[in-house]
Amino acid sequence: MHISTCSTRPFKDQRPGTSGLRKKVATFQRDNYLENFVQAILDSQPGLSGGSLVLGGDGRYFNRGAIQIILAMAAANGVARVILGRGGLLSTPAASCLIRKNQTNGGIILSASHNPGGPGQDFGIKFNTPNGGPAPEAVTEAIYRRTREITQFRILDAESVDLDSMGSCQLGEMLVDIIDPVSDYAELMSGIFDFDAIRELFASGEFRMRFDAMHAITGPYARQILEEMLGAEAGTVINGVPREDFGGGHPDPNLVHAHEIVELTRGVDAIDFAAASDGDGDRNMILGRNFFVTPSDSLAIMAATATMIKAYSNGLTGVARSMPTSQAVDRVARVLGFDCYETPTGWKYFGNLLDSNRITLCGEESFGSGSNHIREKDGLWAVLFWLNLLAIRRVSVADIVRQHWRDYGRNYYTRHDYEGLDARDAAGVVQHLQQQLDRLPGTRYGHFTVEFADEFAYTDPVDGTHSSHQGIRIGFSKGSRIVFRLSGTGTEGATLRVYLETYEDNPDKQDLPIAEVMAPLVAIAEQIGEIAKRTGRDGPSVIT
Ligand code: VG1
Ligand code: CO
Repeated sequence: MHISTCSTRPFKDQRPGTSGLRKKVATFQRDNYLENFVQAILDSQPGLSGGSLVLGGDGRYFNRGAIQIILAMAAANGVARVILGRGGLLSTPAASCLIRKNQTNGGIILSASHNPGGPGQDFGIKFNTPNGGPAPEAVTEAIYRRTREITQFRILDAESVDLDSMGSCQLGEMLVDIIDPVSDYAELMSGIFDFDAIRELFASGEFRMRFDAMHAITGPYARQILEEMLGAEAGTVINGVPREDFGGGHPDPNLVHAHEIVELTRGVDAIDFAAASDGDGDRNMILGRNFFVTPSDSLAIMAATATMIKAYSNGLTGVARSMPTSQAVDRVARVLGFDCYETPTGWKYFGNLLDSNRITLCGEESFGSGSNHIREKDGLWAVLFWLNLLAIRRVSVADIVRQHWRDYGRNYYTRHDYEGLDARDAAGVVQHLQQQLDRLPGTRYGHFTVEFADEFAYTDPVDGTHSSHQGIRIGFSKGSRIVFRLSGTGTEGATLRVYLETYEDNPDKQDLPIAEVMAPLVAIAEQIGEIAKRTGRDGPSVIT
């Protein structure tokens, strides 16, 4: 078969963000846009020529076309073997699982995660390293540098591969193994959790659950694991058929976008447990009857109860959370006596801590949690963790959380997103904050006194890599915090995120309406950040 060497010119905007390169579908479909980025991965990762690769995506619009291009380019660049999910599908956690299990030289995941899909919406591509995790900054920067100097790419002139037939086929010199996207992942889960106990919970007839796959990748995974392996009733998984446009929805599992499942947990006929996942299956939202578990609380509760779960029964080496995530897990770590790390936003920063066994569990406020079983956050894993916990404790979700608050205190937490801002306005807010950092400490705002104000920077304890400008932190007495940062996953304008947290150890004050508790901090954030004045917005577009 013939290999074409095509000449091309660099694009300037191919620097990966928080989680890979994300752009509008039309941008990826421009002449050579995808090809340039793929060639830059192949050029900058020496192990791939002669090596192996896991490939799959979340099934969004352009997934199949992009898979064909990547296969033909991998074959032309000497990749020896590609492990491909049938239909070109793999959830992000399943891809991580396969990279590790098959010890490949990495993986390419096609997804824009929780961003909407469809011809006018978003697409994304991400490279994962041989540990199964998102490429660290040094690797993404090397890929980016290559995109700036690229002059040609190589592609095999070949027939399309039949993505839907399992088994092996040859593409030029390259072997393509098309595998079931679910089975390896399902097997991994069955080794971590007590499936018998969860089966008994479902069989008891006293427990009703629904899982919302939001027409995204987790449908087939959840059906097989929850309904087939664990015996949850048929129909437990809703919106379970993956669609290229996610059924027109926004596959982001939060109270705003996953309102359909939220409704099922309310009212007289409310179900006991509900969960949802995002476009690529790495996020999770956990709900009980009339009860929402914040992701930060979920992480803290997992850390506090981990020894009840088979895979973690020997205890945790440590935990980590992204900087804006609430400090609830820090309190658990302090009481139970293990280390707690604070990392910049994005799963790539957990990789070294997991690889070096410094931590066992980690998570982010953005509906992501995971453990050392893979190197990505893992939506269904979190759902199974909660199911396992409920199967053992046999109390309600709300009871588990309220007990946790009594034991450790409650970190009230909320995040305000201002989406689609003019990029200069958003940068203006950050600059204005930066200018105040030196003089804020000691300033009083009502009951709150600023204890510290800084721009978060992180030095990786394993390899010494330094990451700066990771968000503005303003810390108040008694653990309250306001964090400001700009999103690195959007494709239009800028998104400003404001994260608010306050601590309450008095059990009589742990069940107050969140908006009421947060109101003073919201006002302080506005006073310090001048968000309304500088962006023209009188409130956030999404509150989670
Ligand atoms: C967001 C979240 C971050 C998460 C990232 C990728 O990034 O805040 O915590 O790791 O999305 O998640 P940002 O830069 O927009 O705040 V996913 O599910 O897109 O892989
Ligand atoms: Co995701």
